[in-house]
Amino acid sequence: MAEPAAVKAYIGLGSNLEEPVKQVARALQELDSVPQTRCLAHSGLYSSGPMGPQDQPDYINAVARVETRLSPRDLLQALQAIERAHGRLRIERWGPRTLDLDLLLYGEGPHREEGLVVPHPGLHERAFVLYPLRELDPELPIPGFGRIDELCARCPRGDLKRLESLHD
Ligand code: ROI
Repeated sequence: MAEPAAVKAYIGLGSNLEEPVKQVARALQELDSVPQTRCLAHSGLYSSGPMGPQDQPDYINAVARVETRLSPRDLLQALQAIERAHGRLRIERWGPRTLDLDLLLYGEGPHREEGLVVPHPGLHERAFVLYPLRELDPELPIPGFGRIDELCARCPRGDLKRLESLHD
C-alpha cells in the first residue's frame, strides 16, 4: 500500500510548572522523535499570565510546525505520551501543568472525531497561541476562522511577551 501523504500540522506547547522554559525546550526536541514526524520550525518562547484561574504561575508557550504521516489520532496519542513523560497529571481543569501539547491544526481542513477537534477550540481567541502561530506564517489560513494575521488583529496581546532567548 502507498504511504500516507505527508501533512503539515501545528502544535501548541505550554508549561507553568517545574522550569517551564526547560519543559517547552525539551518538548520541542522530542517532537522530532515522534515516528514519521519531523519538526520543520518553531516560534520563539512567550510568557504570559494564566488564562483561567489566577492562583497559578505564569506560562511559557510556543508553537511548532511539523510534517507528519501519522493520522490526527495517532499524532494526538504521540503528543499525550510526551505529556505523560513530562510527568503531566490531570488534576484540575484549567489548573497548572508541567506540559500541555495541543494539536492546533492538521492539514488544510477542519477535522472532528471523538475527543479531537481541529482547529483547536479556543485557538482563535488565545493570544498565547495566535501570536506564536503568526510568527511562523503571517498568512496562515485557520479553517473556518480566516487568516492568522486577521485573528491577531482582533485579539489583544495583553501581557504576552516574547522572550529574547531560551535563557531569559
Ligand atoms: N494560560 C496561558 N497563559 N497559557 C497556557 O498555555 C494556558 N493553558 C491552559 C489554561 C489553564 C487555559 N491557561 C493558560 O490550559
